[in-house]
Amino acid sequence: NLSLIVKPFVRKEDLPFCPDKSPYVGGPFRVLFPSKLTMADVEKKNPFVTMGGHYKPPDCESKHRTAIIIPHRNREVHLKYLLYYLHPFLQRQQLHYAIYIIHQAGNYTFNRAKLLNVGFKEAMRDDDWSCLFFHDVDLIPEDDRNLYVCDEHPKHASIAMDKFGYKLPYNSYFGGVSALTPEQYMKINGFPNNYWGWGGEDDDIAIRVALTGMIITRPSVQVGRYRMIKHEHDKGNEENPKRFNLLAKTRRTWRQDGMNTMEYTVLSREVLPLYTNITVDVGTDK
Ligand code: BGN
Repeated sequence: NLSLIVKPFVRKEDLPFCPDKSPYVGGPFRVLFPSKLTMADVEKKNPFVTMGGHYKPPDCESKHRTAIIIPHRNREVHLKYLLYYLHPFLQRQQLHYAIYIIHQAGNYTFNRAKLLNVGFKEAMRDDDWSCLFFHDVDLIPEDDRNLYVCDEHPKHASIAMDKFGYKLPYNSYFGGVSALTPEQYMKINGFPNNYWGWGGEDDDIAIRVALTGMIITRPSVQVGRYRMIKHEHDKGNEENPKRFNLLAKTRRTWRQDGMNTMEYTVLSREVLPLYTNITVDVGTDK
């Protein structure tokens, strides 16, 4: 068959850069949670995602390489909805991206920030990511213009969440969805490892950003909108009573607690169709 032989062969290196503004980016979209949706449906709707949850635009070379890091335990239903919206959303932005789920093994108290540190380290083993998005599993973006790329300073993306009436709950709020370049991340020594349970770790990160002379950038409230999937307070993620004390000491402790002191054991690394699932033993509060 001759047509096979003469078919022009385009090497990856020859692809033009994607345009600065993706032609597929629209505006707001409605986020619903169809009850019959299955993970198999989500896979079927995302034929261009390759194993491990990786994607590159087929016809151009993206200027942005973004890793999405999602801390996780027992939230399979939320994960399904997040992937359902996130994959097409990132593809419309013509990003080169991958999605990493960092699953905390065991039933010990949850440690969101340490899981994010693990995610950073494990994602950087795979590729030279230019931006990392640290993403709660229960937050779905509602506007295409909320670009999942990094800024000159650490970025807080989830500025307008439905549960807070679509506005910031307080000025220094840095929870939900945030984005840092590897350089910005290392400059603050990553995130704290010693916040076990709910609350405060995001405020600690905001303090680290300020202490290293950086500021927090944000999209507009029209664009940084998120819908939160309603859920009960998780067992194993009770409010952390130590958070007030920890926060009061961040100024003195951040250099000794972070990427340079993190210890963990990867128990498994599964390359699944829509994401890479890293199950990790992060230890306990000593
Ligand atoms: C804050 C929590 C954050 C949480 C937001 C939004 C603390 C520290 C108290 C000094 N901070 O109050 O971690 O993301 O609420 O729910 O609890």
